[in-house]
Amino acid sequence: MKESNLKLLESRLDDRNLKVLTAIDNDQLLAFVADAIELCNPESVWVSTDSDEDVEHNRKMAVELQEERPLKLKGHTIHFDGFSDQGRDRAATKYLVPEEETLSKTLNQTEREGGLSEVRGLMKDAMKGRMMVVRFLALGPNNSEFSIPCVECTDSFYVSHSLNLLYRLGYEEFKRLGSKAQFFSIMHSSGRVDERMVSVETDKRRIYIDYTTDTVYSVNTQYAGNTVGLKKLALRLTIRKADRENWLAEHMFLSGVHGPGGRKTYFAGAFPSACGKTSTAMLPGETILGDDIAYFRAVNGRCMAANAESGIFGIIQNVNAKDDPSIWDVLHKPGEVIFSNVLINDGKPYWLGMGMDPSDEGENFSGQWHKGKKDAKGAEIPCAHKNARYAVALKDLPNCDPELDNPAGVELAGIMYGGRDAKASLPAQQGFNWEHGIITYGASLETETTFAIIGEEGVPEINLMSIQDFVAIPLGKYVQNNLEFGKKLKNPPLVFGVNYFLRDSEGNFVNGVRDKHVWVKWMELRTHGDVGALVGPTGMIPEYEVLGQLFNEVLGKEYSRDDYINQFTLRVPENISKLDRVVEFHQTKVGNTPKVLFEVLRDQRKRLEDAQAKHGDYISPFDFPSA
Ligand code: GTP
Ligand code: SPV
Ligand code: MN
Repeated sequence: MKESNLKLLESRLDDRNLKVLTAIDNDQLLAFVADAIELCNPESVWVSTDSDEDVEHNRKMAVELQEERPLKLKGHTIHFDGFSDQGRDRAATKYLVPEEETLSKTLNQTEREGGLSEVRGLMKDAMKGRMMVVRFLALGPNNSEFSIPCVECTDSFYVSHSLNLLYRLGYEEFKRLGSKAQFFSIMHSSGRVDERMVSVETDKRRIYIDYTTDTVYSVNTQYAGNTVGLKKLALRLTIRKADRENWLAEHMFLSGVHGPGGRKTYFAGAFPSACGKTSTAMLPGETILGDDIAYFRAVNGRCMAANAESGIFGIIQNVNAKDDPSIWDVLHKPGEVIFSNVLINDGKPYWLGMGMDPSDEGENFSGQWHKGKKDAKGAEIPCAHKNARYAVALKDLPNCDPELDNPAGVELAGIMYGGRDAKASLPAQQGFNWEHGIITYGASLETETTFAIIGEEGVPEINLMSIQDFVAIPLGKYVQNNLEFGKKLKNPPLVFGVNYFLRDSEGNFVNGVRDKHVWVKWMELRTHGDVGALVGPTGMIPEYEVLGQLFNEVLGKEYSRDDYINQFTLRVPENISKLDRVVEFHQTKVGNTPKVLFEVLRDQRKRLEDAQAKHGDYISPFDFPSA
């Protein structure tokens, strides 16, 4: 190790922490920690191992420093983020791009040298008077090809506590790997905080990704999506790694779906933030293996998938006893849960859409709150933020899939793509093949912006494969990688398109929130070739009789022909204008789009126009032939 790094560590760490840190034989790692200490200048440094005592110490410190407060139920705590720090900040998140390189125009970026000095300038002395925590963790199951070691230095014990709930511990792994570890590094500081321990200088919030060194800098923010480095910050680096190594890193849930005869079939699904991953992975009676980030590898022609994470940072809005019994239960019994940005009164949490009246007063993300309280612009402040969340370890859920830590992953049978599309896409359909599904559902995904991202809600946009925010390579290359991946598989997973947010002419959703369970069961049957389908211009769609039976079995409901027609009538003009927007997006914003994408979309348009000539603008599903 460089003499100067060792000197610095010796002068800033006490014996215990120096010993723990230097037990890892990796110069590059020690250099990163030394750099973080030198730059951020903390008063003290604590290096956490994987031991139960250290995990417990972390919990205690988060409470002692008042970044979290205990609630009535044992193990439950509340953390608040500042009023202006309630979601991922797209505008402040940038790739640091060396002068000679280019990324797609849509990816937020800045020249590397300038960006580095800006963010490092903001981090200078940012931890003065505070303690820095050094954390070792791993993405993916341990002892696995999927595994990626990560180190995060942060001055937030809330962030560090969240890491313990959401990821596998990695100190022992770093020790084992020594100088062989190829790891990601994250440096985070909350920056200046007020008496509520929330970041105050959010106008100086920056999240900069230096992919040339696999390092992320995050400052003046606490919201987990901007600070818990293994989540979306590392995902951006992982996508580059996967690109180099020929596998895929995806913004997808993983779930085991039960079929006839006791079989279980694994599915993955990509939905933009706040569009349905957790809700789909949590369907009652099925198992959850992951709800946000999945890795895929082609192994002997099979598509194997693993969860990068081991916990959930889930949206709490609309979690209610009827629709989400498993998670409702976990949130109402003792056990380790961090609530964020809900309303607290008398030690109890309240949120929007919980199926009962929330308290009229208490503390929330705005401070002391009462019903009717207004913000600076005169708008009423809701009891809880829409993006209020809970963090829990997956192993604490009764419906956790037993294969969560399987180093080999699970074999996938199906993949779904879905967004908030009010007008065009059908509720559920199957692509004609891998290429068609990836291109017309994934690479054509149109959705509305949500509360998970700071800014205006409900603005339609294309969000390529639901992962555009995190793609750190040219977007066209990303599509190409997905297409190529399918060619390595003997039986590629079937690709489905879903849309939980289709509306009728009066603006009402055409489906209920539990209908997705029927679609998922239909897909399960399709992956085993158990049921037929109809052939429409945009994909294969479920038959009325099959859905009728599933609605009955799964939801105990009758499914009328009118419901079917209302939900599955193909809206040709809406689909054609969506196609136009998608083509324009790829022509003007993506660059390097594979040629085949335009061909597949051209064929799709032709099928739509032919069907329109034959049946008119709005085509009843009963008009489609069987496959
Ligand atoms: P991230 O954690 O941000 O990546 O989001 P996610 O994709 O896991 O989203 P999640 O499943 O938590 O759902 C987000 C929101 O969509 C919640 O407010 C749900 O209530 C709502 N939602 C989920 N399913 C449906 C549905 O079928 N219909 C309608 N109308 N809303 C739904
Ligand atoms: C998302 O926004 O996609 C999330 C939550 O899953 S965050 O941690 O903000 O990324
Ligand atoms: Mn997400």
